[in-house]
Parts: sequence; structure tokens; C-alpha cells
Amino acid sequence: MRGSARSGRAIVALQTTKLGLPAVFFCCGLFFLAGFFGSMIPPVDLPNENPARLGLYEEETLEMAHGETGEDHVSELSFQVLSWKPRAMYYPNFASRKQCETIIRIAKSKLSPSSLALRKGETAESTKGIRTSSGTFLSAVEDSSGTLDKIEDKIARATLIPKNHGEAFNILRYEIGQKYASHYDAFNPKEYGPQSSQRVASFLLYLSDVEEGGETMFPYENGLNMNSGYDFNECIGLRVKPRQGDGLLFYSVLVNGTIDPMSLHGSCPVIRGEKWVATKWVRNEIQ
Ligand SMILES: O=C(O)CCC(=O)C(=O)O
Repeated sequence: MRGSARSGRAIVALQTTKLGLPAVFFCCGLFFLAGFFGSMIPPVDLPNENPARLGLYEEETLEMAHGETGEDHVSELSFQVLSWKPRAMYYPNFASRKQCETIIRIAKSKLSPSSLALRKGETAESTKGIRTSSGTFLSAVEDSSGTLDKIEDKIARATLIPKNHGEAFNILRYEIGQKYASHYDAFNPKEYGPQSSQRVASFLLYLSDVEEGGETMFPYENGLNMNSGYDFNECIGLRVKPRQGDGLLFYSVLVNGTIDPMSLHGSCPVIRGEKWVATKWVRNEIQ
């Protein structure tokens, strides 16, 4: 009892003790001096550690010596690997809505029915119905707004292939019911005859959303459906829904330079809405 009464008094004494003004000034001064001198101490060098990797300079990018054709800055390009068979990557927000609308505006007045590269023995008549969109070819020099030029630069960074390997953009519009049956972008010389260069990669920039349908499909993704008598008009396999401003890159040629059989792809029919897409075919030779 007595012990607890004593400790009770001590608590009361502590609670009621007040610091005088001089003591407060003294403490403040002490903290100020500690901070001032502390800031003058040089940072300790951590051997063998890159400061950026340690997260010390989050806002800074480290400058790196670069070649004549290189870049003086570090930048990010976010993407998702959709498939390794075929190699297909998805780039969200690759272009802005304004850029997409500019491209559509330029292309709109130039559209004509899309055509096909014909295999030996094929005619326009025998291939009717395979590709039913309309479209036009647009090169960056035809676009005084500079939008296509900027997009080309970005595609070169994504593909890691210089932009002079790209064909002109093929801007496509699919209306309801229109589609592109499954096909290869690469040209097999056995079917198309000798080629002076080959399409190695395709970059699709979706210029519009599509309410329903219009997906880009890869029916043979990861070897699926390859031995089942696939009907090239059927919309199956990996399907990528178009979203305005997003990009899809896939490679038609394997690392060893041969055509990737799994790069077969097409456009499912549009069911509701309208689909706009800008295709950039990238070749193994300068264009
Ligand atoms: O429109 C699509 O989604 C596919 C286009 C295409 O296959 C092509 O242009 O080669």
C-alpha cells in the first residue's frame, strides 16, 4: 500500500513538472546544432554498389556514354508478353487518343478495299472474302503533324529494329462483319516466289476500341489446333481485344530466321462497332 502511494506521488510530480523557458531554448538550440553539423558530414561511400540500384537517387537517371545513333536518356516502354509461341507482346498506352484520332482523320478519305498478296495460282476472284476490310497505305512523310514519325520511332524501340526497315503503315478499317481470315505475314518463297526481303515482325496499333468482336487471333498459339484441320475463317486460339492506343507486336520469323508456323493470325469479324488499326510490317532489309 505504502509503496503504491509513493509511486503515485512520483507520477503526479512528473506530470506536474514544467520546463522553464531557458530549458526549452537550450533544447531547441541543441537540436539545431546537431542537425547543422550532421548535414556537413560527407556521405559514406558504399563500395561496389550502384547508388541507383540502392534506390538512393530515385529521381535521377544515370548518364551513359552513347553512340551517334543512340539516345541520351533512359526511358521505359511497358509491355506484357502474351505468348512465346509465337513471340507476341502487348504494349498498353502506346499512343495517345489524340494520336489515334489524327491517324484516322488522315486515312479516312483515302480508303479503298483491302487487297492481298497473291500466292502462285491465286487471283483476286479466288481469294475474295479472305480480307474484307478497307484500308490505305500511309508513310510518315505524308503526315505533316509528325504523329506517324513519332509512332515509328517508338515501334523501332519496341522491335529493336531501325525504323528504315518498316513498310509504310497500312491503316485498316473493319465495319460490322468484316474480317481478315488467318494468314501469315511472312512470305514463303515456295508459295510466293523468290523474295528480295522478308517480313520479320508486325506491329499493330489499335486506333479504336471495338464494342464486340474484331479481336486479333492466333489460332496456333503454343501449337494448339495445328493438326485438327483448322478452318482459316474460324476465330479461335489466343484472341487480343483491340483497345484504342494499345499496341501488339508479334514476330513472323523465328530466331533461326525461318518462318514461325505459330505466327498464323487474323482478325475476327467485328460484331458491334468499328475497328481501326494501323499495321506496320518490319522487314529484315532496309526499305
Ligand atoms: O486487324 C488485325 O487485327 C490483324 C491485321 C493483320 O493481320 C494484318 O494486317 O496482317
